[in-house]
Amino acid sequence: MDTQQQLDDFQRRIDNGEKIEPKDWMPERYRKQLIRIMSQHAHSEIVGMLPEGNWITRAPSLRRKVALLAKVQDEAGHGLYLYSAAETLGISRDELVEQLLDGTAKYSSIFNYPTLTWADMGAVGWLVDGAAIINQVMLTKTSYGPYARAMVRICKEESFHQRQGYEIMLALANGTEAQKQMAQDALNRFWWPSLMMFGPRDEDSPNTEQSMKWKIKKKTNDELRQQFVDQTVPQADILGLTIPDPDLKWNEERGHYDFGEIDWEEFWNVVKGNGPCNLKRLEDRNAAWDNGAWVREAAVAHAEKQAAKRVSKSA
Ligand code: BYC
Repeated sequence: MDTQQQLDDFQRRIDNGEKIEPKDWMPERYRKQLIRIMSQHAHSEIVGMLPEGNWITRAPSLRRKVALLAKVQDEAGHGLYLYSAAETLGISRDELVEQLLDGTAKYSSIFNYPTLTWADMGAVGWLVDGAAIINQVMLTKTSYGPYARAMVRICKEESFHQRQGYEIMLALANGTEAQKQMAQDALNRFWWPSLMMFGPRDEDSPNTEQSMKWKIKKKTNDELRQQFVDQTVPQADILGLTIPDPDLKWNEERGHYDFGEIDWEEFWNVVKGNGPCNLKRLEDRNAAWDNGAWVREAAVAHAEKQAAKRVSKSA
């Protein structure tokens, strides 16, 4: 049981802006909350490879293929840093992977939407990575040291991802009428799911209040969502594309864009596993795990051989 004295001392450290490190004392709920967020984040990176992996073989040029391949590989790397950072909280990678494969873990709702055209690679980079960066720049200042440090590198790579996506959109938006239409269609399909990435409204977010107190989160879901809208609308204007929201309007008084209501029923449906691609994503991750069994076995056999060699050399 955590004592009141321990809890107070911990809160004082947080209030002073200190980072919490793996061997420091922390409340059990803080540990659990971080494992939850960090593992969902790691799973999102790994599942996030699937909608884009779908287009590697169909990228329209070698340059586009190389950039997309690099982006997808970066996402695998992000997943690995995040699983390692989560392991510092006393949970194993195997447990985390098992929770993903058996469908008990959550990952970002956005990856349960299909990527139907090449323009979707542009929209994902521009909007999905754009939204991810806004959330993750905040997380570079999170109170748990290993998570904050992992985020610094991840954010640098994410900003390359966002730019490669925006550049795809720019090329299409300045292309033929059919290409411009394709870009508009991708924006139409990805706009609302991107706004959903920030999570439920603050008043419906059970985790925000405590996470803000512990400085795990430094901004609320609605604050980050507003920041995303404000940043993205001018970018859509440069592309000459229309954001699919008739209620979108600059509000002089607030100094922010007002925007329409998100379809929360759709959001919760996707979060609960009933989105367009939830089943497919889990099937693909399970197949990748099964098909990779021989690689894991070979790696273990190699490590054992090397260890045996070292023992016989030192004998
Ligand atoms: N999708 O109390 P709330 C990326 C769940 S980008 C699914 O507000 P919290 C990438 C939430 O987990 C994406 N579930 O939660 C980009 C909670 O359920 P549990 C990854 C969602 O944690 C490009 C319940 O709803 N980024 O990786 O305070 C290419 C109530 O929500 C979603 C991160 O993971 C959602 N959109 O705030 C490749 C960043 N939203 O757990 C990859 C780290 C909410 O209580 N995570 N839920 O059963 C966070 O910052 C926060 O977890 C969230 C949610 C803002 C997402």
